[in-house]
Amino acid sequence: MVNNVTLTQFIIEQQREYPGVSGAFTLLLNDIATACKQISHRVNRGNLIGVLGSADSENVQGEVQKKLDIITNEIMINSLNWTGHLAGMVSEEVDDIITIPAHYPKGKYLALFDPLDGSSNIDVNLTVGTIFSILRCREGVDPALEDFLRVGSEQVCAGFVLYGPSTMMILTTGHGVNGFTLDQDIGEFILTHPAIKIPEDTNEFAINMSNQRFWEAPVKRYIEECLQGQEGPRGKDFNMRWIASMVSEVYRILTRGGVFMYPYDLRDPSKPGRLRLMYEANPMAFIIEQAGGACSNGRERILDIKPQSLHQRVPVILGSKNEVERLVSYYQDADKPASSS
Ligand code: AFP
Repeated sequence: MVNNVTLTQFIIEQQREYPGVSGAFTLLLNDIATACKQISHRVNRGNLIGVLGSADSENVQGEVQKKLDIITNEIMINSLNWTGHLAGMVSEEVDDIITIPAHYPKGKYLALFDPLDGSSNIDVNLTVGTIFSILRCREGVDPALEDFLRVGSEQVCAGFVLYGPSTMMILTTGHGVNGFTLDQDIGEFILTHPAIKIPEDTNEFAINMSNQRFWEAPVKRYIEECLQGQEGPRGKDFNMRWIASMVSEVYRILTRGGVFMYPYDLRDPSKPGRLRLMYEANPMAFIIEQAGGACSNGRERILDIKPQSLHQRVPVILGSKNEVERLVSYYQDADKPASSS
């Protein structure tokens, strides 16, 4: 007998374990799923509908925008701003808080998202994705900056959707991590990867090696030891991957383990890392920890970082627990005062 569990059924059954819940959260997730189905359709149609290529504009981070960056941002905002489940939003593509138009009701959640992560890959037909983080908000207020600037451990939900050979949603509400595949024929996300767990050990790392000369000493040490393979202190050979699309790297790690690093580097002191805390590092850290992995900036757990601004950047080291902990211990060694080493 076929028993396909849809995303909606899965969330409703999870919510039933908490008597008295209003159902607003289930509806919010449905809104996000609907937006991501629209994005999936656009990404899949590609140049047949003229959505590839540069938009010849820059976003708030000074990055050149692709046409799809703008289209996906509009899809997210226009799918979420009228339904009454959100009090406000933050997007990678928009400088300020996105408010809910006055003629729509406001809900009790905040959504923070990167509408199209890995968009520099879109023109070469590689996997891209949408990353989202959900926070609870004081009810009935127009959210202020401090309502958004909360530590990652306060997230009520985090997820990402991969637009690859299959469209998949990976989701956590703090009770493990589950993966859903979009069945294009019926337009539903179906539970296909229940209770995802990351192996604690790995021999695969992902880092942009072209930045090597700018890294701090602990990262140089870690990678150098991996590269020495069987003959080095690790006593085993390592494999390397770099897709330049965090959603793909995180999905690979959820599937077979690994460690992903976009560490602090010395290129530009105004950018302490490449990835954004609020809508990239935090949701991914929540997912990775819920799957049994670890996530740090080298010196602090990502989910404990007190945010200073909406588009703040942070160094990110995430993946198989034992590898992340090893690299963190290299930071501790390097930070010890000279007299105690
Ligand atoms: P884009 O969305 O601009 O392509 O950035 C992707 C990303 O934020 C993340 O998904 C990658 O891991 C990282 O940047 C790749 O950065 P490099 O191009 O410096 O390797």
